[in-house]
Amino acid sequence: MGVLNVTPDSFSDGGRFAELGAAMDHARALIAAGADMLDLGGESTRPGAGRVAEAVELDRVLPVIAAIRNFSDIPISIDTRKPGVARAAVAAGAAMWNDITALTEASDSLAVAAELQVPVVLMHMQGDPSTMQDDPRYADPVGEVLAYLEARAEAAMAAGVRREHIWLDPGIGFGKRLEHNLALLANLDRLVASGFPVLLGVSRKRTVRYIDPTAIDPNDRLGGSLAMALQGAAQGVASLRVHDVRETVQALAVQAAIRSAPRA
Ligand code: HH2
Repeated sequence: MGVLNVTPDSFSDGGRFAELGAAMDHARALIAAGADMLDLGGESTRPGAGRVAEAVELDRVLPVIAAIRNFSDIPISIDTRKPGVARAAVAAGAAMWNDITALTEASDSLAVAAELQVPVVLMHMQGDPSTMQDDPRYADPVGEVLAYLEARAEAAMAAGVRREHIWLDPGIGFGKRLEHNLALLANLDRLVASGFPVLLGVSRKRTVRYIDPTAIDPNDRLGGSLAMALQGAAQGVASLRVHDVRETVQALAVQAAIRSAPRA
């Protein structure tokens, strides 16, 4: 899943693709690099980010969906917390709703997800992006994240979302310290064992910087991002949300080739 942020302030690529032409060039590049899906976001959720009005978010994402549809039928996931944006995006051609609030943001999030009948990503987050990194605490990060996601999956199904449309995401970096992120990355197989497909978003995240303090610029975090992506793939994660599609596809191909070689 290639990340296509059309925001002025996303943490690693904010402002670069806000103009439609630049967004299209980037979408084409992600597709050429091997992305199976694009995740389109019009509101940054980086730590400390403020909120964007629905009309502004719609103005950012709807022209991009229409323009991509002019040259490609690649599935588009809409990365939004707002049911109204999800509904409009699906009407414009999006095929998945990626919700970092796991359908808790609005009183009609669950109902809209059921109405849309598209796959939905339920992501774990402790708190809200504006404050989530202030003082995150867990007694048992893996158990708590898993229990939360399973409860949200139950809530979604009770509201009418089909089981086969539900994806889970541990929400790396969303209200989590390094030790919490590492515990989750070391135990992704427990999420996979839930039976729902798992999406993992680790690309260029601060987790890398906590381990390599010289990686201040998100663009200097490719090595760490690939290490986490490979860990995810090895544990059965179904999809990886990444900025560096070509490098990730290559890393996964090499990993798969090694795994299929005979053991002597
Ligand atoms: N991470 C980001 C945004 N959306 N969605 C899911 N399901 N999982 C993630 O890990 C995830 C996500 C943050 O990355 P990015 O889009 O690059 O930055 P920003 O939120 O600043 O736009």
